[in-house]
Amino acid sequence: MIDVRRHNANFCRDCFLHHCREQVRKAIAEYSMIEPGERVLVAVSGGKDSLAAWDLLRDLGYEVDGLYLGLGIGEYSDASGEYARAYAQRIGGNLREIDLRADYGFDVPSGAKVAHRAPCGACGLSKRHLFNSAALEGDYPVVATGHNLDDEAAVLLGNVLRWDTEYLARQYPVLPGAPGFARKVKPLVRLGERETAAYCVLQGIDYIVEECPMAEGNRHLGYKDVLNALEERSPGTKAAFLNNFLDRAHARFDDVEIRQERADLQPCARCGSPTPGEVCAFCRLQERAQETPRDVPVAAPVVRERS
Ligand code: Q46
Ligand code: ZN
Repeated sequence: MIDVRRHNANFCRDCFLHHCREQVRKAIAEYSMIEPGERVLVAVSGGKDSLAAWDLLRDLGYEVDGLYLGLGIGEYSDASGEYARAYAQRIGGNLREIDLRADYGFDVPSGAKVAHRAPCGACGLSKRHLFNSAALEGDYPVVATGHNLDDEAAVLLGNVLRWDTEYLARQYPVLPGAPGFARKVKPLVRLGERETAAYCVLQGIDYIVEECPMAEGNRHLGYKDVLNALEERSPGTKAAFLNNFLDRAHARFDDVEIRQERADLQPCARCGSPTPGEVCAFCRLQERAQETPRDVPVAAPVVRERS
């Protein structure tokens, strides 16, 4: 049914599904991501990775609910929400929903414009804040995201090209919890995106194929292309690049700064989230965004062929 060249293996349907489960089970065990009995909140975008993460975690016996964040990115957001809801309905699962526009008075395009940030900057800030606060409010000790091996290898390449030691220290499949912070885990870190797509197809999970239109020109897509070219010539390069970093190099990037950052926090005056200042970055973004006109035009979704 599918070949996975880095494992030098061809799989039939059942063995491939077993392979996917095993990779997730191993990742969870290797990085102590989830303790038995812990409730997990998985951040779902309607894409293949996050829906596969939800499905695989359920399959491994975890108690998992979904969280969908409406980003207000035109047709892309409308469609992605539909896929997330359809999956939740199909499994009879609990999907929590937050809508940036309805609940916080702004969306990613307008927020980015007023904050003079790239859309992905405003989006990432909102996601980090809202996933964390939703987990704390709902009593979930763990937030899982669908970041896969390709995503993590591309981020690593970007961090290495700039020798961004702070980001290298943070780049790990688990970010421990702390007062005011749920634990963040990436259980798909051992699966490539071609595998998560195949998993969804074999399991009959419909997902949004279009990329977010804001991803156009996103540096990480360029890094993925470079890594795919290397992988084509030498299968296993991507996994070795990421896994050897995690095993041999990550510990060398001291995380004193991160621990210090977390130690110096106080509750945000508006929302109570831990922040180094008086008001957290998300609340400042919200304040500024609410003061500006709506309806920033959004480009049509971009379809990228993924092999
Ligand atoms: S960060 Fe950027 Fe993504 Fe947000 S604005 Fe779209 S591309 S969705 S993972
Ligand atoms: Zn705040």
